[in-house]
Amino acid sequence: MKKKLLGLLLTAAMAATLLAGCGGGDTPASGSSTGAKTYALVTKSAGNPFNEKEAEGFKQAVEAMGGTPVIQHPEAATADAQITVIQSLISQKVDSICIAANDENALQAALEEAKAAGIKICSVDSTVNTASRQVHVNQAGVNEIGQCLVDAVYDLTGGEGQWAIVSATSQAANQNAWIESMKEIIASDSKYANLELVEVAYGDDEPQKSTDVTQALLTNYPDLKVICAPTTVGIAAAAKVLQDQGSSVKLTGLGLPSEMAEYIGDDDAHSCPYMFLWNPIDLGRLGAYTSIALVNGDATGAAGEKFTAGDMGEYEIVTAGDGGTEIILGAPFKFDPSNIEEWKSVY
Ligand code: RAM
Repeated sequence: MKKKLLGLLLTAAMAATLLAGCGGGDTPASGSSTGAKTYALVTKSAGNPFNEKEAEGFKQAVEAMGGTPVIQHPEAATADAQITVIQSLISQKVDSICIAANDENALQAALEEAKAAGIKICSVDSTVNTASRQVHVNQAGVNEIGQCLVDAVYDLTGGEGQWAIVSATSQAANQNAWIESMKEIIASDSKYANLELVEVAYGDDEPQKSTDVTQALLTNYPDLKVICAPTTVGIAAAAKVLQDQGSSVKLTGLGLPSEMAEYIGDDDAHSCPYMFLWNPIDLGRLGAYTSIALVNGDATGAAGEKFTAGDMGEYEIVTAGDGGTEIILGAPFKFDPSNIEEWKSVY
C-alpha cells in the first residue's frame, strides 16, 4: 500500500513536471482555451493536520492538471466562518468549490449563491445537504466506518460495559453520520445489547477542549471501559490524557498515524490498541479531480457517471445514503502495532 502511494505521488510529480515543462505552467490540461481554471478547497478549520494533508493532496492534483488551487482553512470549525470564505470565493470568481462542511444545512444559501454564479460544487470529507452539492467525495462508506468502530468498541470492552464518544463539533455532518450509524448497528443486533453508550462529548476538533472533555468523562464515569473518538483531533487529545494518567480506559477511533504512533500498542503502557483511517492526501486529490471533472463537464454529479481521476484511475458516482450522490475513496484502513511504524511518516 505504501509503495502504491509513493508510486502515485511520483507519477503526480512527474505529470506536474511535464506540464510545467511544455505548458508554461498555466495551460489547462483539459482543453479549455480560457486559461488556467481556479479550483477552491475549503477545509473545516485551520490548525488541524488532517485538513492540511487533505489540502496538500488537493493542491498537488490541481497543479498536476495545470490548474490554480485556492486553499482556504477557516479560522474556526463553524458554518459562519465557512460562509464568509464562500462569499469571498464567489467574488473571486473561482471555477469550483470543494468543501468539508462544518454544518450540513447552514451553508445552503451561500452554496446556492455560488451555484447561481456558475461555480461547480462538491463536498469532501464532511457532506453538505443534497440541495447544496453536485456530489460528495466520501472517504469510505458511512456504515463501513460505523461497523469498524462498533466492532472495535465490542472487542476492547470485551463485549459489555460502558463506553463513550469524543467527537468533533456537534454539527459535523461526517462525525454525526458515523455516530448515527454506530447507534443503528448496535440497536440492530442483540450481540451488542450489553454495550452502554454513556455520553457523546464534543471536543470541537480543538486539542484543549478535546482534552477537557476526555478528563470529564474519566471523572464522571469511573466504570468507563472504552472511548471511541471518530476525529483525528479528538483521538490524539484523548490518547495523551489516558496514557499520561496510566488509565485503564482503552481508546479507538479515527486517527492520523503520525500523531498516534506513540500511543498505539498492545500493552498497558499504551492507550490505543488500534484505530482506523484513510489516506487524507488521497482524499484531497480525489476532491481535486472531482472538481476538475465537474468544471470540464466530464461529470455532472449524477449517479452512474464515471470519470478518470487523473492518475488515481476511474471512479464511479453512486447514490449516497441521503439520496444525493457520492464517490467513495476506498475502505477504512486499520492501524495497529504491526504497521504503525511504516505509516507514521506518510501521514
Ligand atoms: C478530523 C476532522 C475530519 C475527519 C477526521 C477523521 O480531523 O473532523 O473531518 O474526517 O477527523
